[in-house]
Amino acid sequence: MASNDTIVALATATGSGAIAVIRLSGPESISIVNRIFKGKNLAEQASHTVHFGTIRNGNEVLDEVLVSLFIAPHSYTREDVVEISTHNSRYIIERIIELLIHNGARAARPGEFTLRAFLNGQMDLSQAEAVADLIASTSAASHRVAMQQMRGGFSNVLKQLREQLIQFASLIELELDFSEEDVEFANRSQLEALILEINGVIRKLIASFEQGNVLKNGVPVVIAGRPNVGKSTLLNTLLNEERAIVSDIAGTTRDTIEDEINIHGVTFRFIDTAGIRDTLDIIEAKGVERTREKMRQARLIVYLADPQQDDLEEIKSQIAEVAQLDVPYVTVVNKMDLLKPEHIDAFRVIAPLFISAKNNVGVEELKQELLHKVNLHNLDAGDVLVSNVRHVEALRKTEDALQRVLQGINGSVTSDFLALDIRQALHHLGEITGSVSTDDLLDNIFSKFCIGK
Ligand SMILES: Nc1nc2c(ncn2[C@@H]2O[C@H](COP(=O)(O)OP(=O)(O)OP(=O)(O)O)[C@@H](O)[C@H]2O)c(=O)[nH]1
Ligand SMILES: [Mg+2]
Repeated sequence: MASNDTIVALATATGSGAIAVIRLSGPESISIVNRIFKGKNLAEQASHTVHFGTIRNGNEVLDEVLVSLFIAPHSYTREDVVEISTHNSRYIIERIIELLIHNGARAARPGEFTLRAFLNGQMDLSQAEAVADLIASTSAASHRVAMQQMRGGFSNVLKQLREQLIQFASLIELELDFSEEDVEFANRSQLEALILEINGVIRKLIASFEQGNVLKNGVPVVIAGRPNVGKSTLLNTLLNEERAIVSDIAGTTRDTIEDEINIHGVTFRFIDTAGIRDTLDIIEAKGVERTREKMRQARLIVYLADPQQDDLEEIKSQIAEVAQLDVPYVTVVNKMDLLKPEHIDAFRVIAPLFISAKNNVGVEELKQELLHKVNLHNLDAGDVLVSNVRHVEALRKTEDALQRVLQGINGSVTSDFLALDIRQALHHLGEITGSVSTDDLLDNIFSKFCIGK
């Protein structure tokens, strides 16, 4: 599906830096640049070559540049692509882009280069989406998930299974033509075996979403506990920054405070909360309500206890309440600097970890424990993870449709109903890789990209 116009945009970020890259893609890329480039005749040069020269507006020299050529189909978009490396001056960039537009290029829309790469078959939709994730990745973990998806990830597996399912769909549809004669072209037990196989793969992918999502967006960890136990102190120590106000007045924190840190390649989002207690103060009560809500949504709760305030039995009953939320949690005893050794033993039954948030003691061990709890050590380099909400939704719909096919086979429903459900499953599978796509869907995905991507 070749585009007939040539698009241009700045491919590098605006801001300071030595060099900027302006990119063009489309049939006229080379001839448009040729009109304003003084140096070799670009139309006569081979693909994947770089040429020094000047960009001129009439007699005015705008910049000395390097021009890289990528001739179709050997480029990111599979169209002719030219990249002009200029000095990074806003003035120069704007003038050159203006000149290129004046000579026949069109300003690219957000994500339009990657959209073309998708439309021209360079990558499937889930890979194109991974490009955006890759650019946005901020940690080793999110980088790994995006990279793996961009390089094919699960879309290869899905494509294969989809092919097989398509064959069955056609066989069953063939039966419809012979409905009088009661023939079965599609072997029902083979179909059932295939669907069970596909469902197995899909379930694994759906199950991987929780982890993939967490790796991409960070692990939300709520720091909770009674007032004054040192939650805000812990947040500050973790972030190595005076992020939250700390005081010895109970009820200091009233709203949630969030910030991210990277622990051994994984992004954690820590959420400091208002201390839990019954209070008549309306604002504080709202804060406590918010704390409970954040705890329910958390991936992990760090429940902080302070033996200076509460005795063992009280802390036990607090923990019992936390356990009811059904969210993984770690109990941590804070202010260990104030604890006598004999007390430490008494509290060991309820808490694996003792820290002093104020003195930064035991916090490294806490980080290790958090890493352990999110279970990343079970991840192999080759594991395929789904990290995109759109994908997981399509997978769930596929699973539902396949479930209906299975019921249909076992309930001996007629071929037309089977065919309908198989087509449904195929549709949703195809949505992931883009074998099935609508303009709305593409708009939605690519408009979230930046211009130049
Ligand atoms: N000795 C000692 N004091 C600590 C430690 N951690 C925190 N504190 C003190 O405990 C008091 C309360 O700390 P905060 O961090 O404000 O406690 P909080 O849990 O956020 O309290 P609220 O926001 O009111 O719920 C402050 O005076 C801190 O200096 C610690 O490890 N050792
Ligand atoms: Mg606080």
